[in-house]
Amino acid sequence: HTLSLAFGTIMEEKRIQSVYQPIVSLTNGVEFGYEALTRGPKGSPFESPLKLFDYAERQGCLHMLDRLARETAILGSHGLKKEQKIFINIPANVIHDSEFTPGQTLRILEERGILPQNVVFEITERSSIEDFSTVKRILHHYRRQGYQIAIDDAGAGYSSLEAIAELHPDFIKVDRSLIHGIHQDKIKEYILETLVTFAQKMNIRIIAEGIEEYPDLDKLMRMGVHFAQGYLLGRPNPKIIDIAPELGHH
Ligand code: G
Ligand code: G
Ligand code: NA
Repeated sequence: HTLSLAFGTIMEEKRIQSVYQPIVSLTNGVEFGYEALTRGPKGSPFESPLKLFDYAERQGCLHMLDRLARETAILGSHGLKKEQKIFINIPANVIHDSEFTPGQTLRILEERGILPQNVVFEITERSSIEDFSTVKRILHHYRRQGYQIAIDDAGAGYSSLEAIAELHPDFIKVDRSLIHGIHQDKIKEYILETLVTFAQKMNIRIIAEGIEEYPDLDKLMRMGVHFAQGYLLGRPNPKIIDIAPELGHH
């Protein structure tokens, strides 16, 4: 009951915040873009987005929260440069929800003056996509309008290379479970090597997530990974600011 009150208040008063974590180009060291991540009120049971989104899903109001999160992410994205991209999370199962109205998100983007080429929709799916052909169709619709698509958490769970190939995203985000400790784990290295080769042949760019240590970063650079994200390169921040350390000077 306390939880449901807390959740109700968050939704009614729109008490969520977006933080922005840099995604850094490993070629030139600049901030290529930012992933928008949702935070609930500090000190509330829903401060963590995992708790917030899980609860919303169990209550049957995932798409409502998701819409609010997307609005908040876009409205807070001041300072995005014209060559930078904002990465916005969308769960695959929200996309094929009949209540999901892409038009509304697109309208807010337009109102904020954000162009399609500055937006990457990051498709999250921890289990399997229930209605693959619908998701595929909707993603193609976005791409035709100039928006880009990233597949989140690749290399973990059920995201098969065949499914990725069929969705043909612009980016593959490699899960941090595969990245963390890669400099001293041959199996992780071989799997990532396969993903890098696959991505090259498919003309898809790789983003490695969860970089916390320089040895892992060095390894990724040597393996030809294009982009990286992680606490080492920048924590999620309430404002969009360029904070990445210079690469190659440690
Ligand atoms: O920022 P943090 O590591 O606590 O996020 C935990 C998880 O919550 C991440 O896997 C992320 O994908 C998810 N998440 C964070 N913000 C959003 C959001 O705005 N929308 C959706 N759908 N998921 C989000
Ligand atoms: O799955 P998704 O890409 O949405 O996950 C992003 C989540 O990962 C965010 O909650 C963010 O806070 C978290 N995160 C970002 N960088 C790091 C990192 O270097 N290490 C760990 N452990 N978590 C990270
Ligand atoms: Na994500």
